[in-house]
Amino acid sequence: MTLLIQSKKLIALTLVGFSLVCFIQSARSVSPTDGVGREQPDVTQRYDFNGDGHPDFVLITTFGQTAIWYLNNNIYLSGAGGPTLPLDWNLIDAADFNGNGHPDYALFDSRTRRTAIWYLNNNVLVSGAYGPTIPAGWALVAVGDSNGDAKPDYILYNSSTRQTAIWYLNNNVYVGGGFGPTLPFQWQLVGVADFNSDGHTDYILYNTNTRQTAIWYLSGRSLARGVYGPTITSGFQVIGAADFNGDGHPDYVLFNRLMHLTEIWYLDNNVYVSSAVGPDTPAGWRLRLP
Ligand SMILES: [Ca+2]
Ligand SMILES: [Ca+2]
Ligand SMILES: [Ca+2]
Ligand SMILES: [Ca+2]
Repeated sequence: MTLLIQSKKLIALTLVGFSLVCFIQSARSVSPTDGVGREQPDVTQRYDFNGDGHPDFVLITTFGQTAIWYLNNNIYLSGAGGPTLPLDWNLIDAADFNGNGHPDYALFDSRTRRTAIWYLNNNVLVSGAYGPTIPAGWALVAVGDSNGDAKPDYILYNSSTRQTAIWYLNNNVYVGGGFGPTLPFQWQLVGVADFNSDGHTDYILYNTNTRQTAIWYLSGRSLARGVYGPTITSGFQVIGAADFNGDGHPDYVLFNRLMHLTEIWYLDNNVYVSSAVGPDTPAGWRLRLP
C-alpha cells in the first residue's frame, strides 16, 4: 500500500491539494467518531434505515424530496418521508459516516463540486457537515468502505479520462486516497459492494451499449480481476446493490424509469440466481438507492 501511494504521489498531488483546503473547514463541522458500533456487515447496513436488518429503498422526486421505503426482501412494508435536498444538490449514495448505526446521505453539488453528509436517524435529518470538495473534472459517484476500516469512503470518477479515484474518509474528513482503475469505453460505474466477500468493496460496471454488467474486484485501489455479471433487461437500469434476501451476497436493484417498475436480481457473487418483483414507484418518484 505504501509503495503504491509513493508511486502515485506526484499525480495524486492535485487531488490532495484540493482536499487539504477543505480539510480545515470540514474538520470543524462535526465531531468525528471512531466508527465503532457497526454490528452488521456493510452490505446490509448501508441501506437499512430502520435497522431491521433489511435494506430499504430511497426514492426521490425531481424537486429533491426523498422518501424511505422499508422493505422485507422485495416486499414493501411501509414508507416515510425523508429530508428534501437543497437546490443543485444530488443524493449520490448512503452509508453510516459517523458510526452510530444509522445510514446517512452523501450529497454532491456538481456546480461547486462540494460534498456534504446529512446525518440521519432513520428518515429524520439530524445534522449536516461538509465533506472534502472534489477537484475540477471529477464527480462523486458512489460511497463504500474501500480500505476495510468500517468507515465509508468516496468513489470519484473523471468522465473525460474515465479514471476513478478513492478518497478514504474518517467520517466527513479526508484522510488519504489516490487513483483507482480506469473504466473501459462505454462502461459506467453504477455502484459498489463486496461481491466476493473478501472485505474489499468492488465496482459494479454497466455497459450502456450491450446492457451487460461486470464486477471489478479491487484490492486496495487496484483492479485485481474482472468478471461479467448478468445482462440487464431492456428498459431497466442497475441502480446499485445490497443484500435483500440476507444470504450475505449483494443483489442487483433494477429500475424501469418509464414504467415505474423495480426488480431485485439475486446473485451469488457475479452469478445470477433468481429475481423478484419489487414495489412499483409512484408517478413523479424514481428509485435512487441502493
Ligand atoms: Ca430496513
Ligand atoms: Ca474506509
Ligand atoms: Ca470484494
Ligand atoms: Ca443476497
